[in-house]
Amino acid sequence: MADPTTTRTSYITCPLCEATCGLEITTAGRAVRSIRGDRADVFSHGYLCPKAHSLKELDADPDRPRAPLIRRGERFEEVSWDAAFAEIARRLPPLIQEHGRDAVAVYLGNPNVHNLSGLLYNTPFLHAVGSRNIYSASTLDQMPKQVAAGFMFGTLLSIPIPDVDRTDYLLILGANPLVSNGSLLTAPNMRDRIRALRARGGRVVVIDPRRTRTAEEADEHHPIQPGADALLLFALVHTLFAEGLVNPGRLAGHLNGLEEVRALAAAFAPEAVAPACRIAAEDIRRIARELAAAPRAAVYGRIGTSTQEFGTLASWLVDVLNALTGNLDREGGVLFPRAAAGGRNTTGEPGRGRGVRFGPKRSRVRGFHQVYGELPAAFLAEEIETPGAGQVRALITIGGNPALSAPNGDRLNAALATLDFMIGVDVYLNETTRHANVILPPPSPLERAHYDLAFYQLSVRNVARYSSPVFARAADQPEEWEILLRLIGILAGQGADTDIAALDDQLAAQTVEREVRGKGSRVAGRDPAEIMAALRPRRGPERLLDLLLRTGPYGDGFGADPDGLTLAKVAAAPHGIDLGPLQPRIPEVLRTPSGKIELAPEPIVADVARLRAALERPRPAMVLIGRRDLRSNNSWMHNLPALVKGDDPCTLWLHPDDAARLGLADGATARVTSSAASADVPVHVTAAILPGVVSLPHGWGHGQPGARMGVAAEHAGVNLNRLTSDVAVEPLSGNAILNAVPVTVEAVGKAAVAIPGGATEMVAET
Ligand SMILES: Nc1nc2c(c(=O)[nH]1)N[C@H]1C(S)=C(S)[C@@H](COP(=O)(O)OP(=O)(O)OC[C@H]3O[C@@H](n4cnc5c(=O)[nH]c(N)nc54)[C@H](O)[C@@H]3O)O[C@H]1N2
Ligand SMILES: Nc1nc2c(c(=O)[nH]1)N[C@H]1C(S)=C(S)[C@@H](COP(=O)(O)OP(=O)(O)OC[C@H]3O[C@@H](n4cnc5c(=O)[nH]c(N)nc54)[C@H](O)[C@@H]3O)O[C@H]1N2
Ligand code: SF4
Ligand SMILES: [Mo]
Repeated sequence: MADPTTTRTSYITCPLCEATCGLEITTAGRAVRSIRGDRADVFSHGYLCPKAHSLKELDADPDRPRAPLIRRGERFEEVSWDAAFAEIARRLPPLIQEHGRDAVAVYLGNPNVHNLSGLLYNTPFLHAVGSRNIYSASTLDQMPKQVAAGFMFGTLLSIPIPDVDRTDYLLILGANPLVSNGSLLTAPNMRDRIRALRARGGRVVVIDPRRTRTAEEADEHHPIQPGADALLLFALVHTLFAEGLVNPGRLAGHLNGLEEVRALAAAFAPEAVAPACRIAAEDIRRIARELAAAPRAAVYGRIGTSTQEFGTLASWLVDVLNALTGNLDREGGVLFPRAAAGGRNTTGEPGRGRGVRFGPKRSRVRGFHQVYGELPAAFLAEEIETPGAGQVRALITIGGNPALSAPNGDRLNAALATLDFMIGVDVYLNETTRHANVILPPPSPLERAHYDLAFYQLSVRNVARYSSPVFARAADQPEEWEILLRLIGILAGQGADTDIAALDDQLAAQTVEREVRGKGSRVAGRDPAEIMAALRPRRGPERLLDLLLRTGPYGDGFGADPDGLTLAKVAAAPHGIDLGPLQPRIPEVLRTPSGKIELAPEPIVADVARLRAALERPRPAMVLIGRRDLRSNNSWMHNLPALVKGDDPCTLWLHPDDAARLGLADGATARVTSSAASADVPVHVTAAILPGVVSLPHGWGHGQPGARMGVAAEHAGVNLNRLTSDVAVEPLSGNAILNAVPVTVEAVGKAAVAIPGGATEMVAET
């Protein structure tokens, strides 16, 4: 037991969101005394948000299971780890024997990318499962951006990042980084970065159906009709060509497809798209001219441009615009980070690669191609429901809550209840894991080491920071990667008592062997045994991380560059190591087969006809979009009292004109009906949303029978994803369409009223 009188100060990277803030945590024994922003942190310089403090409540949450749980009828019983794995070994292999590997689905949720165990052990775990039914939160989120980036630049994480600290003009579409703290843009404290941008004479323009906190900080906000971003972006491209403003600068020799883009943009003149976007043609022309004229400019799109019908087109057009204005791969424009560890565009031969291909497997029910080895999360319910060979009968969720985060929640919840067997590797007994037969709880975030392998590939500055665990784990609590290894052992037919140390050695040896065989590797041709020996005595994720750092672009190359990085060196710098601002990387960063930036990839070009057809469609009278709240993190932090106190955030934003027409006052209850379901929600009347658009936050809908989240149940809210549909997905990426959902809204007890389209002046929400 930790001595309660011993106080300690630890420095860790916050694992909760993509901003990756450095925190200073003081502890007394096993208790957290304080959590502050680490002022000496090389990257975040003391910044933090209200969620950082909740790490204390999360760590101490009495509802968080500390031992595995096995379902007995409607109740869960605490069992030992050995008993939990024995139960899995008893039930899972026979199910696979009888129905095949495709009968086991896996769903990986968002916290996996914030967790070294998930980042390094999910891949071998998925190989061990060997099923085509792999699902993740990526197809509820950024998959369209990854598809566009893969086609254009050659790897799924070659995503150029706006160089916000040096740009003169920032065009933001469908992102609210002042609340979300940034996504595909690791940049703590975006408020001050935006203020600094404006203070140096720069300009910020926000495109969002809502007047967000980010819009409030901007020079200009244009509310857009949800789903219309690709049209707007195409009209900007059109204007650049029409007015002779295309100037890719030094990129000119590195581009394929420029003339194709010109031809494709012809159909999207500002006047043609203005009614659909609800943005005036002269504003569109002016923004295009300003983008072209700015010495350095960056276009950035996020969730709003991604989780929609034209997500891949919009994501692609963002970087087309950056390229056409000469801002792609330029300081103050958008740049590719050079991560210290694990970057696919820093390994292999520079400048050329295999590019990306999709498939080969397809989903059983709809025949949709796999994207980067996974299938759309929106298909999980139908793959469970539809009988026949390959039907999903078992599910393993790891750090995911699809019951709330995936579309058509009612259908998915019903489907989850029919599974023959389910395992939840999760920190809570929640809306999803209540359906599990066995719940395996990983340690608290304060009991694990951390390194942001994913987000340093998406960061505004190159940095490397490693955190040791703040607290020791309970004696019998395995680390999350150890849980995964035991599952791998069971899936490999070794039973419940796999020697996980041996399995881990085997995995590490395989990784080292792949590395020494890799073309362009820092250790190509070296003796794997020598490398394995140099990694001793590390094991688990630290051994793999050390390997990645040492073979990475700043690494010591196992002796090649004695001044280079090792994990020991990074760990010895509690406030992190600054590796400098982003720098141009084209052509070296490219991994396309041509060695060029593909501005007009064939599958994307083929999808433009669908967008052209949308220009002719009438606009739905009312559409639903999502939003995020500062004191929240998707669905799973609502059991922490500090984050849920105060006003109910789960309200339906409704414009005053719509409210008047529908007879709905602030605080009244509205019934929202979509093709999927009907839900009654409290209304918040505000001029900060476009008329004809309503907004609900996602991640609510707690208080489900069987879940164990007492605080969340008292602040249950409504599940936005009961209203979203799983019928259509975005055709290139398989991403769910979570925004611009056609709905009707009515006052409860009254008939629905059709709303004529009409523009009203937008007033700020204060
Ligand atoms: N309508 C609508 N739906 C959306 C969105 C939207 O904007 N609108 N956003 C989408 C986006 S961007 C995302 S990323 C998804 C998120 O979708 P999910 O990842 O499915 O959902 P989360 O709410 O992040 O749930 C995370 C789960 O991980 C558990 N957990 C937390 N920490 C750990 C850990 O360290 N280890 C393990 N094993 N488990 C842990 C939590 O208890 C919770 O069950 O939701 C998507 N859904
Ligand atoms: N506080 C908090 N922070 C979070 C999360 C959280 O739940 N809470 N979740 C984390 C996760 S997983 C992610 S992926 C990131 C997401 O980070 P962001 O992308 O910044 O997410 P949002 O805050 O949802 O901002 C999306 C904006 O898009 C707007 N929008 C909706 N539809 C459209 C459209 O069709 N076009 C345009 N132009 N805009 C549209 C919405 O009004 C909203 O303001 O945030 C992360 N950080
Ligand atoms: S902004 Fe994100 S990383 Fe920073 S303290 Fe808040 S939750 Fe943690
Ligand atoms: Mo996300």
